[in-house]
Amino acid sequence: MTETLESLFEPIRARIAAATDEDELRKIERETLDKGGTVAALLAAIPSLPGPKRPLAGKRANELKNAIGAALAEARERLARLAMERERTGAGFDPTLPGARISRGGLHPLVAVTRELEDLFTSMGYVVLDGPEIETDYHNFEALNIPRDHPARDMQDTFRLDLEGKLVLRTHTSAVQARGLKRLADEIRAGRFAPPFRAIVPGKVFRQETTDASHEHTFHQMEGLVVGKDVSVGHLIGAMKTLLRGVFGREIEIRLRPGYFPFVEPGFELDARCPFCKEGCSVCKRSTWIELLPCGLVHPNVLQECGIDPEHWSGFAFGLGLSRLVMLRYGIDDVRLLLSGDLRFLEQF
Ligand code: FA5
Repeated sequence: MTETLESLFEPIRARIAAATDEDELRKIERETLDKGGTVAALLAAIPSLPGPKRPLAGKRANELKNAIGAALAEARERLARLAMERERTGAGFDPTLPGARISRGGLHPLVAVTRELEDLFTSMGYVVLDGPEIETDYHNFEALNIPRDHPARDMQDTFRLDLEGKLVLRTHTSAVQARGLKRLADEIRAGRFAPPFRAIVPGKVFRQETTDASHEHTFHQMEGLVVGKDVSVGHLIGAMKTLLRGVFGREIEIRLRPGYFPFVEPGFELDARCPFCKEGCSVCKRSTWIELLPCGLVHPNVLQECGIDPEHWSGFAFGLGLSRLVMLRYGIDDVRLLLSGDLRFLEQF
């Protein structure tokens, strides 16, 4: 066995000395020192030797292990020295080799459309407001004319965060309406308000939904809110037409249907003429109209609750389904792709 050990080391030493890169050294290391390698096999064979021979065989196997370890360490030092030398002298530098591929990031389609809409609306004098995603029941519902036990609460399945029912994950960006209106009331009281007040609120909202291709539990909306003197449905229609012109780059016909939301009166569902067809297609479900956003005039109870006199001021609000608009814009057929984090999807933008 002692001879076997000596004769085993020589070819290993020769391979280590001839190795020109780390991969080769690692391969030798795996075959000799790692679990299941040459040294391990030798150590495993010791118990089958006659008793007196075992101590020497064990000693030699350990010597072999140390010798291989030392040879590998020395070879690694040699390779590192060589690499440094090459770097210093520029030897081995090949300017014709292709460069390393750097993968570039891009804007998420939701972010791209949000930024576009923010530019469009700020150019029309709107400010961009933000609000908390963890919201009070008061701002999400009560201030918006949806008291406890109101059946309209069932329109939005709510994630509740505490047993008393005070905190929710906001179900719509309308929650920021109440916050914005209260700030506005302060401005009016302080005599600083120069009407109209125009704001948009892009953001994430949450609903306890059964998900499908057009329903997500977490999705994006963009609220719009305008308050001033004699604000009317005409102003609302004008703003919506500008919005659509900005998104689709041309005039799009719209229509209003009655819609019920406790915080607007009158309330509407706004449909846009399908921008993709003339006779009906899968996007508009063969109707040539696309249900785009709910909207209406701010309910006097909401103005009152937030400290604004509805006798003097009026306003309109809309709640754009931003996720659905992004789907329309890019021809995405499943809303769940948007927040999936799937790079195969995201790399297309
Ligand atoms: C609301 O959320 C109201 N706050 C909108 C509003 C604002 C009305 C201001 C009047 C005045 P609704 O629940 O319909 O309304 O949602 C608004 C839009 O969000 C829908 O038109 C749709 O485009 C989008 N939406 C609703 N639920 C989902 C969902 N689960 N997944 C993706 N988009 C959704």
